[in-house]
Amino acid sequence: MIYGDEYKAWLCYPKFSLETDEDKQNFEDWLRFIKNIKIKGKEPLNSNIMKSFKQRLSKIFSYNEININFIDSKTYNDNENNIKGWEVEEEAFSIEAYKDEYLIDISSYKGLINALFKILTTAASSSSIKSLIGKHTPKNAIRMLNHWDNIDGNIERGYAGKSIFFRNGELIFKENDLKRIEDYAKLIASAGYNAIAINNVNVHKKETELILPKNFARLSSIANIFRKWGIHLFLSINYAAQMELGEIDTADPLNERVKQWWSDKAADLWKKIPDFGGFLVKADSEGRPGPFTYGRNQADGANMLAQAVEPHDGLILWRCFVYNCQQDWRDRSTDRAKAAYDYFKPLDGQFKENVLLQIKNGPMDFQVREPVSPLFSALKHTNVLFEAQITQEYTGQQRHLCGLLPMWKEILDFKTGANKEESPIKEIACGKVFNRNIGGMTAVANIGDDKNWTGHLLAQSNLFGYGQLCWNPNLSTEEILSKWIKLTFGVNKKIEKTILSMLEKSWEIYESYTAPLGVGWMVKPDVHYGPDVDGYEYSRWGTYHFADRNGIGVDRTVATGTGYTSQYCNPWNSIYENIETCPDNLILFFHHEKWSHLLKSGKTVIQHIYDSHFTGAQKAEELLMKWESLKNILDEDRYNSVLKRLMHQVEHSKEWRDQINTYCFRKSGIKDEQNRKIYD
Ligand code: GCV
Repeated sequence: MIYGDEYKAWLCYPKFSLETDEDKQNFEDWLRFIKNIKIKGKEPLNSNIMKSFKQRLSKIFSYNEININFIDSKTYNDNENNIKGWEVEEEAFSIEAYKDEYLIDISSYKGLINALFKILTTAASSSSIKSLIGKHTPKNAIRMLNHWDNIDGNIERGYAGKSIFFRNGELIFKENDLKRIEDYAKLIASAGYNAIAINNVNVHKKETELILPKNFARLSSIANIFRKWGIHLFLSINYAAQMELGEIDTADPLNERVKQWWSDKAADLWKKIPDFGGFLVKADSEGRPGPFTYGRNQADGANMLAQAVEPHDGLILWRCFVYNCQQDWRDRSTDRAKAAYDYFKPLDGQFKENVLLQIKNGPMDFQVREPVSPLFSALKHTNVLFEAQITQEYTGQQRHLCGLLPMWKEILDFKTGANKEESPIKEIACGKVFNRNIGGMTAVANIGDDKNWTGHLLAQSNLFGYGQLCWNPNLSTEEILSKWIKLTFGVNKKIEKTILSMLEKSWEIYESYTAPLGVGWMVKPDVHYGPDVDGYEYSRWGTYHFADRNGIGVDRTVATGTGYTSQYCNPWNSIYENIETCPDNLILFFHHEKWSHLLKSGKTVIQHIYDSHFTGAQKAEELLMKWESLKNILDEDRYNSVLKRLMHQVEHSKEWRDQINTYCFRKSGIKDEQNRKIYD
């Protein structure tokens, strides 16, 4: 039986592999290291941190004589009681080798935590200590998770149980529950994260009160836990909190009483939690209040809050998910994809320095395939935060396997063409392209109180992987996943190869049997699970595919459509505009095309749809078979829990296949060239 435990996730600390000669040599190197670890920096007052570090190392190497010496103590900006600051240099650490000795150099408490986890995860994945030599600096200052947890314990778009932060209308506080939060803090710190917002961006009545003193004691015990692992606590706030609480009858951002109210609230909160991160705000979006009501713009709203938190070095993370969700499907000129750019681009340069605009990866809403949001290349004088979704709202809800790393890599590597250079998204997000002082990446978390955290055990890899990308977006999918597999299941070539191939292909497979060619939205309304081709077609949400007897897709061209393509920089505006150059996988996002239109692949649109849906469902079966090949190699619990979900996926992918194929056949009247079974 392979060592492991679903709750421990990637912190199982399996024993170092001694299979090959190289492993044995690596083991010797590690022993030399752990016998005499020198850290240039300050020893933490809390001795448990170093004690548990030692215990983990002893376990990995079955060796007890571990020595750690702190030498040459320096003064840090932060410490374990206060982790103020967002400097990537301060979070960095380096490991130097001198003959038989290694020296770890750190310049902050956060740097120490980062170094310890890097050492542990490198050792636990049986990698060489030499791979650690050098300087390790995170690419992104902010590496964050957003929890969409409500105070009643439910999680919006959560697929892995209930909240670990809230229960029955209150913040949790019992020792056992706090212990779970600490286990979570360790998990996410070890993956690379350094910030967390624990409540839903839709801040309802009761959650509005989270910023009131009555909640400070509990909030601060949660902040204490996260701080210990180098993580800043944030809260999502209700933009009109003062109205919701019945204290002021306006939320006009230019109103002096409103400004004062927020300044007072911020002062109270930061007094209690001095390294509190700041506020995450969803305003003027999907029914949430915002500055529009008062004829003000998004910068007015964000800056009012930014001013209130500025004296405390707080940040305002202001979401750009602003669009008209009361659209009339008859109106073909309004295009939801255009909204964020239309609202925010004209305000570029007007936001205060402690505001970051949080932009979803695509212009719509976390569909399985979208182009990147054109707003990233448009905002040249504004801090931005890239937002992705780890929770699988539209990507199979942790019942289907959908390893999201290949998707995130593709998006982060996308060369926007902004600023005359290649300017990939990853370089814009961290602030480099436009010389911003702060930037980062955030994502909606996929955990709950399920025993294995994520429902689908293999969905743990998405949580781990996103954290790794936040730290270093240049890591390859394979590097990250191989590491995750070894940390989770121990070193075993067959396990590694099998799970790696499943995780590398599963996004593509999921895409192939769901909504085709970038069109999106063929899901059941509200729940967003399972096929419903016309579910959103006549809705108010701006989410249409416009299928008719001639064709399908949304015309977003300048020539004949909504003009969305013009929001991109060169060369993408013309690449997307032109049907000859628009990539196949986004063709229906940008164009309304005939069923008989010939794609670059040489297939017609309709034949592509049939083919991809038949092969997609078949590949879902192959995922199951691959997993079955690990029976008796993996421990029973973890094997069975994944097996069940893959079996469901096989059946459910057939439902997707048949509904989409039948729908398209009925609309087009065109038969499958291969005469496979399509229900009519
Ligand atoms: C938290 C989508 C989801 C909502 C979510 C929203 C958002 O619309 O379906 O559940 O709300 O995005 O990102 O704010």
